[in-house]
Amino acid sequence: MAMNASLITPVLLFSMDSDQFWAAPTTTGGLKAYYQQYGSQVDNYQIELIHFKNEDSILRWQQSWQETYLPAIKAAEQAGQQAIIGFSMYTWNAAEFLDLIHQIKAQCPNVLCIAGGPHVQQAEDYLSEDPIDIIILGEGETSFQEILDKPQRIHWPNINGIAYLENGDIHKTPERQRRKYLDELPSALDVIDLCDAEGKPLYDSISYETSRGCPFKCAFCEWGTGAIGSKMYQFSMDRVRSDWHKIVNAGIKDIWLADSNFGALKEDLEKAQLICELKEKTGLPSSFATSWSKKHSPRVQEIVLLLHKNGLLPHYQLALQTLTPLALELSNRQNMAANKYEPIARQMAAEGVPIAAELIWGLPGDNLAEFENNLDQLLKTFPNLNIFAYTLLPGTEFYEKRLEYKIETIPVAGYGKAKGEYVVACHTFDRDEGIEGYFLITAHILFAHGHLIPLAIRYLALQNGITTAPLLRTLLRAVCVEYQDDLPNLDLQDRMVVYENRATIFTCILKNPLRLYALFETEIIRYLQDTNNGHLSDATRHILSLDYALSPRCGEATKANYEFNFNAVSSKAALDCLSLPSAADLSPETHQVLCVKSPGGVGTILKDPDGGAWLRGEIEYQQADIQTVKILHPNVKPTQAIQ
Ligand code: B12
Ligand code: SF4
Repeated sequence: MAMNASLITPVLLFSMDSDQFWAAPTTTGGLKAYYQQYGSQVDNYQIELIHFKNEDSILRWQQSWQETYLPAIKAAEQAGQQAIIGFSMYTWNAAEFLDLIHQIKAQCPNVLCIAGGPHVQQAEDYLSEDPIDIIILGEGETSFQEILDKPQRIHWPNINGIAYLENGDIHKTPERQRRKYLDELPSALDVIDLCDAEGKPLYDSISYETSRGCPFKCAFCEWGTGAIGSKMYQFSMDRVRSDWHKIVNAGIKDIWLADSNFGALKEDLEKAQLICELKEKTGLPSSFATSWSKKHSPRVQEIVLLLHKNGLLPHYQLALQTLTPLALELSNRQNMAANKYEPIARQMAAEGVPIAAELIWGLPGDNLAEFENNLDQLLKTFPNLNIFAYTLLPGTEFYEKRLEYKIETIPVAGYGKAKGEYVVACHTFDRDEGIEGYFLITAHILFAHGHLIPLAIRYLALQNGITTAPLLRTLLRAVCVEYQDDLPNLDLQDRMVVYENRATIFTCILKNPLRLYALFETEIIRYLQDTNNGHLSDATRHILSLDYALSPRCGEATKANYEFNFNAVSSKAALDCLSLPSAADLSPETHQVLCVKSPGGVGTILKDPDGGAWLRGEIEYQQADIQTVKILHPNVKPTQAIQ
């Protein structure tokens, strides 16, 4: 930071990702670009983007703060200027940023501290307790520009969409109207360097808005009600095209759309075609993720298939969230009818599209019994389920109605005052039930979503009369007992601790797959016998042996042969398409040897069960009858590829 303190006022804009997601600072970049285009005192400010990768990088930055930034801010103050610090606050960085704000304000009480972003929309939670001077409510570009143009307190009442303290009381200025013509906003890429001096990409990913807003008002989400607002407006194709060229030319691998309902707008097909063209020409991006339109219309399906065929789709999520009628009603949601999404799910699974349904445990209106039924139903319908624990977010309808719905929470470990709260009880389920639900979703996340025994679980879910929830819990209990010495901090009595330690459990149990799968086999067979389903034992052992062969592994990439006394290839193909293998597939008359290529990497590349699918083994060839079976993706039907 080199500046002539007598002329230029420092403006520091802070943002932070988390370890897993290292993305370019597009939000603060957008604010800077906007000021540079529309501000009236551009030459008087030096706006610097300070983007942290994680908590540790804040600690490392402290030295630059002491050596460079603090002296520059003090010098500016001596020259009669007020330095400005701005923080972009989300649930994943609020705790760290509140600490940093306290620290900076303790050393420089006169800096003007502004906070914006979805996590501070409940301004009253912060203004009285934390040394934040102004909170931005809603879209931030114009408010930020107006503050920089006239930073003195006397002007604040004339700036729409902000909150501040006035004689100890919170004052909110009139709401800021949403911007309709998004192309008026300059691109953040005008001010962000995407590459280092040698031309290498500085970031793995980028979060990119082609549209802004969400027309729905789900009670657990603040997208439609919070910072971004309810109407959908979009950027022009020219703008998107120009930015996406820059992004791929910089070598950024992954693009996440910040759109709420991709596929809902007719231009979205053109955007998907553009991304496929770019991939064909440049090899990038590697993946393209978004939140899909809730309607899953023919257009959405066309886009999904197009992206999938071009190898761009890490997953296609149907955000169902719950199937429980009361929870849907209280959440203001209306899912597609099951008879509409089931055929889509089957067709997509058959085409090898990594389709998944998203579920939330803990929504007001739900209860454990119905959640367990929903789980069984969805395990039969979708090859993947992504289950989240419900964390209460400030600025949402449920947050406001927490007393009415008797919502009880416990703080998310590590988030402290930042109000990360797990919902553990409400008017429709008590605390014991709530916490038992956490235990169940931990088991699902580890064993099914983590791809340890996805096929065995699906095989059992597809049988009539088997409920998977008690089995999943039994397996998790058994794992906690078996690995007590390896995981001494794991207290089976404290199920929230088990939930929070799911990543450690995952990497620990995979260190010795033989031990783990022996335990699975014992427990599953016992469960089948106890529930009068002993007749399924032999077939379940077969499927379990397939899961073992394909499971994610620690260490280097390996290739190994596995022998099966059943038709493993056809059985897997059937289960991949959500059907039961036939009796002939499962009969011990077939002998197959499959070579499985395992990418390894658990504990190094991948440290938690979320993403187990990526490290799953792939079948390479079938030795027994010299036919070569090339399975390009675990979900591709082998018959399509037998050479
Ligand atoms: C891209 C995205 C992600 C990406 C990556 C985010 C990242 N870089 O780490 C991925 C997919 C990884 C992700 C994951 C998660 N996400 Co997310 N994500 C988004 C999404 C879709 C876009 C964010 C964005 O770029 N928006 C565009 C910018 C321009 O909008 P904005 O952030 O609101 O900023 C505007 C104003 O708020 C304001 N403003 C913001 N900051 C500042 C600062 C200053 C100084 C000023 C003046 C103004 C200002 O001005 C901006 C321009 O108008 C949002 C939804 C949305 N559309 O906003 C959810 C959202 C941010 N995610 C959310 C959540 C909950 C999560 C998860 C926790 C979900 C989960 N259960 O796992 C995870 C955790 C991620 C983590 N890092 O650990 C919530 C956050 C709520 C909250 N209170 O913080 C959101 C809002 C969605 C929601 N459901 O409500 N997410
Ligand atoms: S959950 Fe999805 S559909 Fe509902 S308000 Fe949030 S972004 Fe919109």
